[in-house]
Amino acid sequence: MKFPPRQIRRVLIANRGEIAVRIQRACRELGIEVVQVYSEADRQTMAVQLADYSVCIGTARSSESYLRADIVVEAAKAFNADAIHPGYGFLSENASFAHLCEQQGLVFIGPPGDVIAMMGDKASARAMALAAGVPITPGSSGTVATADAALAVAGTIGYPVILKAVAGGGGRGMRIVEQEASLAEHFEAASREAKAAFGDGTMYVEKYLIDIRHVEIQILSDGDNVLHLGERDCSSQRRNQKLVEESPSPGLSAAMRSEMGEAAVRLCRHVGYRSAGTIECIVDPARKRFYFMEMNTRIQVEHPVTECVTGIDIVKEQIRIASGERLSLRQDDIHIRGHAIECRINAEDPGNGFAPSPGRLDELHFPGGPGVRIDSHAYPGYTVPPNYDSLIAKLICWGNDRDEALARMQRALAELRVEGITTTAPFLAQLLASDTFRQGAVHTRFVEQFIQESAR
Ligand code: MV4
Repeated sequence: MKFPPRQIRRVLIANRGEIAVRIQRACRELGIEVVQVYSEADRQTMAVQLADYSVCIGTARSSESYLRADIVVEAAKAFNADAIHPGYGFLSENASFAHLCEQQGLVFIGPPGDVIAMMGDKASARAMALAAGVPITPGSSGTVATADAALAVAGTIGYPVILKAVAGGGGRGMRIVEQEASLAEHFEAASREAKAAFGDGTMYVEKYLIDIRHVEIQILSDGDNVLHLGERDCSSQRRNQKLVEESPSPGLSAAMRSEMGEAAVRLCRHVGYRSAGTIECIVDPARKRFYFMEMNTRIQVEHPVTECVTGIDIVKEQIRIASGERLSLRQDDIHIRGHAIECRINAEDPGNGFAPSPGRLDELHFPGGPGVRIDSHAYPGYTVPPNYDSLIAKLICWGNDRDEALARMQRALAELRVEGITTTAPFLAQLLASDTFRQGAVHTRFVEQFIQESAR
């Protein structure tokens, strides 16, 4: 598919926090000016201070600022921006926002709106995977309209099953059902929750696979040339929130790695994908099987892990693709070198059920040295607002192998100093010191088990 070239001189960043700073860095290196939008709560942020232009678009409440597609587009036009980068979260996977940008003559730095819609509906994404010859978990072919229909599917695939909302993702609108007797109530509850959260309560059913790994494949596509940039293991999650990600995935065989990469490329080619994107998979190490789970049509929080092992600046490539440039890289230019681990440093208190811990950073000292990368918007004296997600920094450590990356991460976590709020850093240091993590034997229930065992 031909994508008309469009010179991008000025980008409006419709996001905040560390990803806004990250996108600004990519723009600067490409000689592109930056317009930074901000809410009233974000007036004193680094992203605003670093930008060429900045404009307040509303109150602290996201629905009155970062989610206001109309105001964001108006700001882009008022500041003569050629393009909008949505980052992740907020409007990044909102197909109608992508369409609105296109209609208003603005380049949306991401995939076409139709592809966002197609892959954002999890049942339709599953159908695309099936059509592209990518393995999917046993389950319903399409959606299930009633609890009875879900019962019929569960009867054929066996329990446990997992009920998922087509409009969900990242674990929202999802229920695990262990036995037939409780399916109907779980179905109604999940559907109601999805309806309330996403405006769509439509559900589908999958066989629930236990003790699996959550492994995702990074994709870059210019609409013609589709590349995979290796995988990231994101199994270390708490309540579907990723805490630690790494690449390569421990224990993934070379055969499985190339099979997953090729499958991800096949699916993206099948749907006409363009930009950066991620194919999320379930890996069943015991059975040496993988299954398509869902696709993220945006840049992800954990993208630096892939940047560290490939040497590719994914955000710059995204912007180049959006300007109509062709990828200069070919698949055999992509080599995974060494090992990278990312820890998300959140303003939360693990000793108090991970309750948010906003407030002023009275002291902040980031680690450094060889193989240490910090992506953050925080600075000494910055006040972490209570209005948004609690991520204050991403600490990424690279090593020649996993042992070196792990040792470096432990050293860097010990060097990190934060006074004034509580963070997850000490908890993460303990998690990474556990035998399970050190052996690379993490599965998706590991973190919950680790927390329970630590609480005893
Ligand atoms: C699954 C699964 C096991 N079997 N689907 C989590 C959010 C979204 N990405 C889909 N997720 C999962 N889907 C089947 N058929 C395991 C996960 C999963 C998970 C589920 C519950 C609690 C934590 C989890 C962490 C990662 C993946």
